[in-house]
Amino acid sequence: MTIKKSRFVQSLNAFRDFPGQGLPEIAMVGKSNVGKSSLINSMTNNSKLARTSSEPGKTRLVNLYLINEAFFLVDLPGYGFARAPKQERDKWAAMIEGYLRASTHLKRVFQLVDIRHEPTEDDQLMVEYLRHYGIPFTVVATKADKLSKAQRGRNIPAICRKLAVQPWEVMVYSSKDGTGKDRLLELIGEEVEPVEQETEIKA
Ligand SMILES: Nc1nc2c(ncn2[C@@H]2O[C@H](COP(=O)(O)OP(=O)(O)O)[C@@H](O)[C@H]2O)c(=O)[nH]1
Ligand SMILES: [Mg+2]
Repeated sequence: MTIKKSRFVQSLNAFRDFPGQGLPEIAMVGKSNVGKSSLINSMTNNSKLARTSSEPGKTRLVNLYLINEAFFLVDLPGYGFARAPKQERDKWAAMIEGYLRASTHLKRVFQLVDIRHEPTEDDQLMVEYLRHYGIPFTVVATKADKLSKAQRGRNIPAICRKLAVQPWEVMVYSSKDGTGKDRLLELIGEEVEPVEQETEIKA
């Protein structure tokens, strides 16, 4: 798919504020600093869309973006920011879970992990959660430009093992050089673009 139009809609404090509108939703989850906002900016070719930060733990809200007036991109707050007070971490978890459980139009979750590191316990819990609730998800290994092709290949098995996914299910991505962007957009297109109806009915 081609992204022609993207705009920020609003930041939400709680799921009950979700404007919905019946459009499909695609959500991004991952630890803070894993590259969620950068991925949103690179896939939309809109460097000013989502705020990126080299300082972890900045996105404390659910940020909503409307793409092509056709679907919502949902940027969930980054988890696993150890330095935050427990009360605040609990609030983030409640927001993520509240959204995932209540959304009726969620088509797919992209679970981001840094290609350089083994997924954490939080990443594992997140994936278990998605599996438990039967939410379709795809693992995206971010910041691929930081590794050589050979190193990437060596790191994928550990990611697969920790998250119990197959190597071909992992999308390698770089917001810097565009690696994996076409594949990501293709998959999102399959989820959000209406399939042409078969009109001919065979007897
Ligand atoms: N080299 C490189 N850096 C990245 C990439 N994606 C994100 N970053 C950097 O990682 C930091 C955190 O990115 P951000 O998108 O704000 O992460 P978020 O907290 O998950 O939204 C920023 O300094 C980004 O510039 C990438 O694909 N390649
Ligand atoms: Mg962010």
